[in-house]
Amino acid sequence: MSKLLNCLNNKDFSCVPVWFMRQAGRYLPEFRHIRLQNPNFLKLCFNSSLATEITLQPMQRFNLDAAIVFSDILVIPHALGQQIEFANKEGPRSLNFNIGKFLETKEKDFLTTLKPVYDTIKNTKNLLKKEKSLIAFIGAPWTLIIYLYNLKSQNKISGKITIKNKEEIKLIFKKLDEFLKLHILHQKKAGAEIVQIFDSWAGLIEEDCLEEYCFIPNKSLVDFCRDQKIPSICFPKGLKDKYKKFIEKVNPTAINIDQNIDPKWAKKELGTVCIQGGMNPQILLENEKKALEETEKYLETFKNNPYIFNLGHGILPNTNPEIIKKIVDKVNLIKR
Ligand code: 1CP
Repeated sequence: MSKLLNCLNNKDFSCVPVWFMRQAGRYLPEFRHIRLQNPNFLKLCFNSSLATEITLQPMQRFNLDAAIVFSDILVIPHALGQQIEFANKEGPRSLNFNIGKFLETKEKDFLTTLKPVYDTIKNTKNLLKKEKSLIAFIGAPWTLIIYLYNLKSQNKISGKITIKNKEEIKLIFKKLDEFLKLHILHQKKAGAEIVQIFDSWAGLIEEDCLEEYCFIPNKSLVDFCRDQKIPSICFPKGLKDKYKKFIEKVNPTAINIDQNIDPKWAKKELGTVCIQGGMNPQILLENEKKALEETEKYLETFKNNPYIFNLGHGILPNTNPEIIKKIVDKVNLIKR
């Protein structure tokens, strides 16, 4: 069994598996090279041959334990009939949200649009060494809704987001729950072994709505993964001390902590599940010595826990790939 699956399934902490969010991305010159020739980002996600190549790029450079399929959380709104634009500086935007089209999308059409993603998974699985794992992912419903309604700008006022059209949102949550499960199932059938659920904007939910918009939807997806016998890693970014409630209510196989979580607190309060990540990606931009010291701090804190080395968010585009190599090599020296 791969190191990562052994950690997730058996809570074995004799080794520390390592992979990175956004390990395939703009910090790699070989990715930038392909990206320059492919200005349409969504089209690139649906080009299985290039997506496979990009998925494998970091595996060729570093001794990582897992590949994460090159795709995006926004392929889901796209497959549900929405127009998504990846504007260069601002990040993705939804144009003219059409709820009718969204709710009426049929399973067959959804799966036809997403077939290239499943092909990428199949191709990658065939090319990946046996001891490496293949991670699939989805965006949690709340985080997808943030993009559907372009809500990110709203939080500049209060720091949180108030949902006004509650009845409409309920229908959207229900459709997403159903179709995200379908996407998990087909990614698994194609060969994915683990699912990471990104709730990157969970920190923008008002406290009295956490149950409805975060815990219940994530739990439904985690339970589905458990029924399918596939480990789940949740990333409810920005929840602060509510990470503890999240674990109690959702109970995923593993939890990815963000850089605002004190690792000592996490070990004490969240240690009932495997812990992943935490280190601030910003530190990788500073100096090598500091980055390696910080790596050591996380390894030391979690030495008696099942721990997967990763960051508190994705690798930043101006990170030097050399520092990633040094961190991976350091983590791989660990034998407990
Ligand atoms: O070249 C470019 O401009 C593309 C940058 C890029 C990349 C490399 C985007 C646009 N998406 C991706 C790939 C991607 N997205 C992966 C591939 C696998 C890997 O990690 O190596 C994954 C897992 C995602 C997931 C994703 N997309 C999330 C969840 C994780 C997170 O970062 O919080 C989110 C929120 C997105 C939306 C998205 N897509 C792209 C950008 C720039 C963003 C975020 C923008 C924002 O801040 O709102």
